[in-house]
Amino acid sequence: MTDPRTRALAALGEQTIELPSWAFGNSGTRFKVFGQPGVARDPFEKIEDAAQVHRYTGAAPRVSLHVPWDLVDDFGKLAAHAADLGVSIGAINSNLFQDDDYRLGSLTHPEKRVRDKAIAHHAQCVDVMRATGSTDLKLWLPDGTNYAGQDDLRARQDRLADSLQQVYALLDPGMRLLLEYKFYEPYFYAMDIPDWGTSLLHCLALGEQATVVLDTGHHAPGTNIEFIVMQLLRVGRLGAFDFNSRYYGDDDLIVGSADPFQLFRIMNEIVAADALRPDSGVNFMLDQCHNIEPKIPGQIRSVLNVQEATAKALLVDREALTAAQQSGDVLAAHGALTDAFATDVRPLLAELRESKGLDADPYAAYARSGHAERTARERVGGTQASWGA
Ligand code: LRH
Ligand code: MN
Ligand code: MN
Repeated sequence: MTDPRTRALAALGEQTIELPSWAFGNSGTRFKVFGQPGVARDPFEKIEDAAQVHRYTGAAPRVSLHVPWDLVDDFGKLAAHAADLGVSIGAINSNLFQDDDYRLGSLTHPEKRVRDKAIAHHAQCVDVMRATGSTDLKLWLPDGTNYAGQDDLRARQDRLADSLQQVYALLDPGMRLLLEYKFYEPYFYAMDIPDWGTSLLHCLALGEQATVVLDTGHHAPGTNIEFIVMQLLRVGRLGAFDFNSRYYGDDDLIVGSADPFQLFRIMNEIVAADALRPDSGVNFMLDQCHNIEPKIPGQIRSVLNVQEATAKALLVDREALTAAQQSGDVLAAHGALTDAFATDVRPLLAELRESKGLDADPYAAYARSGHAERTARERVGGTQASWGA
């Protein structure tokens, strides 16, 4: 039997985290977007910046795209550009929230013409997947209602089920539909996919290629997120995470910054279910915006935070934990988790990076590289990420 550190190193060496393209463009709140010097101006530059995160962390080899934010003439060229830089295209995110036709909904809209338009947008996304080699179609449904009685809640679910079936039928074998939920916003009375239960019900009705996306910022305060992780893993329907941190709403802050213990508890369920394996079907993605902090270092920090939470989860003494649980020793069982959480795993991760030929401190290595200064000089007129503007 290998020792826990060696096993942890092996598992950490295989872990990958997917980066969102929109983290590399200017972003803000509805009050103000603060432009940053050197920010990526187009999808090609966003991928260049994502590749920097991978270069220094060695753990972020994929980039999610958002259509139409990342629309280009030739997606094959974009995928080749990514491959040249040592990364690949991850999930393709559809966009159902920025069209005047969608005021009353998209896939749930009372009018068939609008639903058909929203379905057709997914056909466009599937074409992007074919051109880029992506296997995950990620759908976040912004539909909902603001007032009781505004529309028939049940009829909206029926229309949604029908529309989703048509989207699902567009998938090739080997492609997946990742269905995200969110409890509020942009509508405030009833979202049409407000929770994991609703998302799961639709996924079960669709078939095996449909799985749930858990965005850590999309729950009511106080929700036990690791319980949801465990439950979705039990039924084999946890398709992906959108990692970020929140204090209040859908804050999209750096993952692990607000509540590192929560991130550890989530990763603990992942490790306990052996879902860290690269073939587990769980895609560990980030969904964050860096409104005031620099983008690339912000993403590097996020990757390090996920790695640290994972390392701690891997160091949980599972035998001691099970023994304490079985004997009803409440405090020893809880202590098995808190001991692991209290471990300083930074030396272990430094060792991992050095064994891969990386700098032990990716954050400092990027800062020294001169990339930020070079892009600030060379890239004039950064674009807005379109989100939260
Ligand atoms: C919605 C969301 C979803 C979008 C992304 C930009 O709040 O989490 O994943 O596609 O933000
Ligand atoms: Mn999300
Ligand atoms: Mn979100």
